[in-house]
Parts: sequence; C-alpha cells; structure tokens
Amino acid sequence: MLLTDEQRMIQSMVREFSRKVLRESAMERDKTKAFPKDNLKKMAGLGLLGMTVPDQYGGAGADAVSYALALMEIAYSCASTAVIMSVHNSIVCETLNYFGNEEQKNHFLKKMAQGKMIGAFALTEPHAGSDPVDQLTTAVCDADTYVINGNKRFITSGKNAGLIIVTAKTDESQGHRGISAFLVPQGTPGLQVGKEEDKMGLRASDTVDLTFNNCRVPKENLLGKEGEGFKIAMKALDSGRIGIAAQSVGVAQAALDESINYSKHRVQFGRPISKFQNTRFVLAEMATQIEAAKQLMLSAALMKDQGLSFSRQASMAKLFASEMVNQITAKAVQIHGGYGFIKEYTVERLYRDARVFTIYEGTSEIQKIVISSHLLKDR
Ligand code: COS
Repeated sequence: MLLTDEQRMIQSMVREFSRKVLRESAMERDKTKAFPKDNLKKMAGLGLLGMTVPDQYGGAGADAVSYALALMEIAYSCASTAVIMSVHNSIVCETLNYFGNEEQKNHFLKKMAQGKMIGAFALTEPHAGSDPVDQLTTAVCDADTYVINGNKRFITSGKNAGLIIVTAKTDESQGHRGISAFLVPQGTPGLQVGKEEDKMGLRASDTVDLTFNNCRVPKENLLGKEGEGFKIAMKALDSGRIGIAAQSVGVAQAALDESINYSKHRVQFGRPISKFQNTRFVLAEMATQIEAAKQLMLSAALMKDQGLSFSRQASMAKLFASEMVNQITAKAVQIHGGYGFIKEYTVERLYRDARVFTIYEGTSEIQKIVISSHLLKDR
C-alpha cells in the first residue's frame, strides 16, 4: 500500500523519537519493570496519546493508518510502551470517543488525549478470558449510582491508569445483552488494585488484578446504553487487534534488523555468517513475512479509515502478525546462536515480549472463530 506524504511524515517523526528516546532504555525497563511515565509524557507532547481522537477533544485527529504506523515504530524500540499506547488509544480513547456522550468526552477524553490520564480496559476475569459473556462482575443500579462488585484479571495499565472502562452484568438473564460498560476513575472507593503479575515479557507495562467491592459510580458514568457493554467490548477489540498487529510488525522488524546487523559481524568458518546461503535465505523469509503482515495491518487500518466493516480484516492482521512475530523472533535468536539466549542481546527480550501477542486481545484461536464466522456469514 502506498502511503500519503502525511502518513510518511508521521511515521518518520515517530521513528526518530522512538529510536532516540525509547530504544536504549528498553533493556533497563525490562529489568526494573519501571512504568515509562516520563516517556509517556513526551509521547503526549507529540500527540501520540490521543492520535485518532478529534481535535475538538484535544486529540491529533490522525487516521487509522498513521496511528498503526506510529504504534509500529514505538513497538520497534519498546514493546512495553507500545502496549500501553495501544490500549490507551485503540481500546479506551476510541471507545470513549465512539460511545461516550458530550459530558463524558469533555470530562475524560480531553484529559486522556493530552496524556494527563492513561486508560485501561477491564473485561477479563479469572475464569472468563476468551468467553467474556461468562463474566461474574455485576453492576446494580441504586438510586443515582451503579454499585459494582467483582474481580477483573490481567488488566494492562490497571495500576497506572487514571480511567478504567469496566464491563459488568446489569441483567443476568440477558446473556451478552445484559452486560454494560462503566467509566471508573482510579481512586474510586471500593476499587482496589491487586497483585501485579511478574510476566515473561512486556515487563514495563503493569498487568494487575482489579477488585470491585461495592464500588459506586454515578449513573452518568454508564458508557453507551445499559446492555451495550459486550458490543462496546467487541468493537473496542476490533481496533485493538489492529494495534496488536502493528505492535507485532514493529517487534518483528526490530528482530530482523538485529539479525542483519549481527550476521554481518559474526564471523564463523572464516567469513561473516551473512555470506552463508542459509542465513541469507532465513533473512529473506523473515523480511517477506514481515512485509506480508504489515500489508495486512495497513489494509485493516485503511478499511477502518474508509468506514468499511473491518472486523474480519483486523482479526486476520492480528492472527497473521502475532504468529509471524513469534516465528521471526525465534529465528532471530537462532541466528544469534548462544548470544541470542543472553539478556545482553536485544533479541532475547524481543522473543519474550512477542510471546503474549498470540494470546492477549483474543487468542489466535479466537481470531479464527471471528474470521470463520465472517466467512460463513458472507456466503
Ligand atoms: N462489533 C460490534 N458488535 C459485535 C462484534 C463486533 N466486532 N462482534 C460481535 N458483536 C455483537 C453481535 O452483533 C451480537 O450482538 P446481537 O446479538 O445484539 O446482534 C453479539 O455481539 C454477540 O455476537 P456473537 O454471537 O458473534 O458472539 P459470540 O459470543 O459467539 O462470540 C467471540 C464472540 C468469541 C468472538 C468473543 O467472545 C471474543 O472476541 N472473545 C475474545 C475476547 C477477548 O479478546 N478477550 C481478551 C480480552 S483483552 S481486553
């Protein structure tokens, strides 16, 4: 796909920032698990935390293609920062912009688009991951409040977020149509941030349990209509999945670049390993896979920009790109030989960071369910 001048300009601006500011410190963040607060502030200054939010709400008003390219560039240097950016932009800001009323947008979205608040989305529960309809969290209307009770699990940015979109059952008898979504500001009495997971990768992004114990939010914090929560989550995930595809492509590109560089300098049997046909063929295959994933990601983003239904394409991009990056980072470790297994080498982190991409925001198996349902519906 050919990019417009503006899309190319945004990509190169983000690339410069990402490689100058995020890249070198990524390894340190991986060790210390330090949340990248200062970097997020800098990203907010560049308009990266409200990228697709209209400018009337303080956003950059960028298109989905530019946003995907920007996210890919951030992921190239730091996948932890990229997932925070992705959940904040694709899942929270966009959802608030689409389903929120004027008051909610003026109150929350403006702050979020300027990076004064980071967003989180609380759908998953201890026993309800792929099947969110089975969630147990409830919200009961009481006078002019909703009282939320339940437990959410694996919530990205749940500790550092200022606003959390929470799904809860408002009518048990209605199945998916009995789920609603609520805006819950951090610090609301009854909301407790629980244990932070000690993860294999994406270590600078916090992943926590959230407990709601008679947590009251005003009625005005209902997002959309009562019973619309499942639809809101599914729509949010469609956009989120383009984000995970972009994150996958960025990490894969970093793994390829590290491999090219290493293969040119690593001498075995009297010559750089890049002179061996096997290395060259592996690099060629890696580059081809990355390009294919990138084009799928861009086509999903373009369909979104054109107002077309893009759910199937987003799932295809997420499925292909997340599986691809796991293969690419494994190949990158193999090219690095024993050094690829050592933490001093970037590919070791990339390999770990990529592992969750086929799992979160819908496993590969869930993507196949979404894609096949569309295929069977379309005929
Ligand atoms: N956008 C808007 N609405 C959607 C939608 C979408 N992409 N996909 C489904 N819906 C709506 C349907 O229109 C339907 O609504 P109505 O009954 O009112 O018409 C409703 O949602 C149920 O749809 P469907 O029957 O297809 O849902 P299923 O329960 O069969 O399956 C899957 C849905 C499995 C695809 C869904 O549960 C899913 O994506 N699971 C994975 C969740 C996930 O990614 N978890 C990780 C969380 S990270 S935040």
